Amino acid sequence: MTSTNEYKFQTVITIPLTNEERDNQTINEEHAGAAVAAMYRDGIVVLENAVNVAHVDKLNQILTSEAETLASLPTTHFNNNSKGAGKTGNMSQAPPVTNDLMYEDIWANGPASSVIASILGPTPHVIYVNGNTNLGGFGGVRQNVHADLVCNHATHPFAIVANYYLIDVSPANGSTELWVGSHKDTSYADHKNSTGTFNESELGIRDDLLEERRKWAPPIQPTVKKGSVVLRDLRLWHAGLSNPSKEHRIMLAYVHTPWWYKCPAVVVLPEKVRELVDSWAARKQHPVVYHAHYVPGHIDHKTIEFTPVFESGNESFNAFLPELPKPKTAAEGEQTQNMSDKLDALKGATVQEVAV
Ligand SMILES: O=C(O)CCC(=O)C(=O)O
Ligand SMILES: [Fe+2]
Repeated sequence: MTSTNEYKFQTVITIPLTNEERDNQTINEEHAGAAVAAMYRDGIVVLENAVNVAHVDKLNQILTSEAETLASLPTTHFNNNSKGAGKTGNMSQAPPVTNDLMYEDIWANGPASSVIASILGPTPHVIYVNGNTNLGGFGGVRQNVHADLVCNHATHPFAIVANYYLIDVSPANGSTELWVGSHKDTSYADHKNSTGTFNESELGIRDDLLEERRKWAPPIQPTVKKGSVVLRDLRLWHAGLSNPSKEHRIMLAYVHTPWWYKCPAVVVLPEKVRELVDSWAARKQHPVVYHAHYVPGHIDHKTIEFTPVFESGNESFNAFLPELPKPKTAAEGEQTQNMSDKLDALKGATVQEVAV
């Protein structure tokens, strides 16, 4: 290792929970304290042994068996935010939305909710549920380094995603590239698209900033056991890398925001799961609220739309957002307008009634 690799925080903190914590869906003070500290310092933390692996295996079996069909559907969204929009083999794949498969230790994991509420405030709101499948045997290209944000944002914690890998992951099967600590000292001005463009191939962090940071804090790819929940500050720079293995690597994603954030996004769910979802909001310990939009009948999770809208609808909060550089040219100004139109369209899509 060269001296540039000696940056002491270039690792992901993994906190192994006890079987008792997993079974009771609680987290003790020491573990919560370490997790909160790691989130502030590194922008990422792994709570290992937080989920019953039988639940993870069941979802992996279902989603893996559907992956190829999903990959061929015209409605499927591929996350090709890559150089020249090259094919990454990374597609959005949502989990099933039925009572028997919406496991509480994944949809409203106790230890994760407790840590998230310690940072974002009580009763976080889940505003996005989806998944990233890094197709095995695909040989795709890597994603651009990015943060999952396409609009101006705050410079303190305001959104945390809980990720669940459905198999053990490592560089050998395309674990996510992470730029540990990059959530600090970043703003939307660091994004290439902050003054306009909204081509997927151009989404990402400015190259000069990446090269500067790489010198002293190069990215890493973690090794994470299934049954873990990975908490990531939404501002953290990261990228999906190619999956060199034959097996599909699926990662579910649940985005949480503070109770006051007023994100316009909703999670479309069938009416039949309302009682279950309400029970997570009503529980005494670490309640979680879903921004649910209930529709009658059955929802085929293979047709759930990709709607990454993470901006706040709280005008008083938004008044504090940092000022962004102004578009330099009329063309850039026009692109900014197009981008905001696209965002509006995405917002509309979040309440569209899908596949009933
Ligand atoms: O699947 C992954 O490892 C990361 C994908 C990702 O970051 C994205 O599509 O935004
Ligand atoms: Fe991402």
